[in-house]
Amino acid sequence: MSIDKPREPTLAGSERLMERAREVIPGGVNSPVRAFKGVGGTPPFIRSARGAFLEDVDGNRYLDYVGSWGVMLLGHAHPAVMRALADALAAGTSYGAPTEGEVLLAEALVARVPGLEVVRLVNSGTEATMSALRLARAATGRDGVVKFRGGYHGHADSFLVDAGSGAATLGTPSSPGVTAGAAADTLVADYNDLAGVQALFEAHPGEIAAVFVEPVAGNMGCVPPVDGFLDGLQALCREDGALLVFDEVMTGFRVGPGGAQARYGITPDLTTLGKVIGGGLPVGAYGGRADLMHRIAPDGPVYQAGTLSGNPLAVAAGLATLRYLDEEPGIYEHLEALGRAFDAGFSELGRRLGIPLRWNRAGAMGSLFFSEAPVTGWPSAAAASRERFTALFHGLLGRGIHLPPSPFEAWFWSYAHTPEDVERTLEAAEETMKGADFPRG
Ligand code: KE4
Repeated sequence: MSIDKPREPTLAGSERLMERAREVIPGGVNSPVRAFKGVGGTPPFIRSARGAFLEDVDGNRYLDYVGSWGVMLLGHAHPAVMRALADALAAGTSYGAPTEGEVLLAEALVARVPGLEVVRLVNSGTEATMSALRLARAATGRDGVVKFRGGYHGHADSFLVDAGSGAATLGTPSSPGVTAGAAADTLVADYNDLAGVQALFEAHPGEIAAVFVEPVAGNMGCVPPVDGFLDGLQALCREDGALLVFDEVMTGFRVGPGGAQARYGITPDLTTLGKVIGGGLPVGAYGGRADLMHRIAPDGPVYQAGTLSGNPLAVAAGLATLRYLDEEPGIYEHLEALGRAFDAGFSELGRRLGIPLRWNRAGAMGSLFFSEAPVTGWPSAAAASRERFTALFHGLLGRGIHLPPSPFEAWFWSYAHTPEDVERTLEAAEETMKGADFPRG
């Protein structure tokens, strides 16, 4: 399907599959964000992907800015990753015993991420953050945790309070089923509002185990930290004896080769990782100061385990990804150049069309908000026009460009995306916003 033919793709095959899926899977999907609830319509069921492109079961091709929600930094089915997977597959799939690959991946993470002295591999970002929270509570003897409105750290109970991502998209930022006790230990402030965090510490002196922060927020849409925010958080934590946890599940290796902590020069006490480090297979990780991590079983009493943690296939894909990021020259320069093209393109577009646009970006992730005001946290993200975002989403989908189906998600581009892809995306956005049916006012 040509990118410049504005029409909704034929989705007959996806519609049939979605009908069947809804019979046996909640909402027909295995993760709510995939259901298009925030934008309406039937999600294309994907048959294959390569480079910057997806192909659905009806043969429609899409230029992809979901990238498996930030995983596919090298692009889909990258040859280096596929070769590593094929080699690992030939040796089996899972042993339930230690392997050399796990040592190599742990060493690779420790070598690259400033705050990592010791790291544990798990199977998802959710497992990583829930384990890091348990460790922080054990190490400090405190129960409280601070998170940010619109921040998302996976679906463990303590984090499903004022959560972002799919929870915000579906209008259930605080999920039923989370006990009052669990929710009571979770304190919420606004992202980029240091005074709000200070007020929580003053109201709960000595009670807060940790502050969990996305060093670049990606689950209310992309919202970078304002100057002084991250080091202010670190100072507040140190003053009160709480731990600072950078949730880099999304930002890790995406906003720079050492993650956000290297980019902004702030070393947290604990870090969580996921997505990119699994190369498309299920991997999460949490790690940090050795004195903290050696409290984790079997070194120490804080229990955490996992049948498939450090799975040989996932480790092979992750290791191949990190090695390629190291060895291939110019990847981050390429990703940054694409980002700058979006920066320039969207600010010019907003000026030319007289439509209030705010494009936020850090490294190879960004979001477009239909907002007059700068978007610096949940209140301003939530106030942006969802109607216009929905019109943009469908306008681009009809032109073969697949954005994340929510204004509260980040757009992700990869090493496989080209300057021409960005140009096409900007042109398609302009055509959509000029369209007679684009919401006015
Ligand atoms: P997972 O459990 O989905 O692997 O990771 C949870 C998580 C933790 N921390 C951050 C900063 C995250 O962004 C995520 C997951 N991100 C969403 C996308 N916004 C995953 C997509 C989905 O839920 O299907």
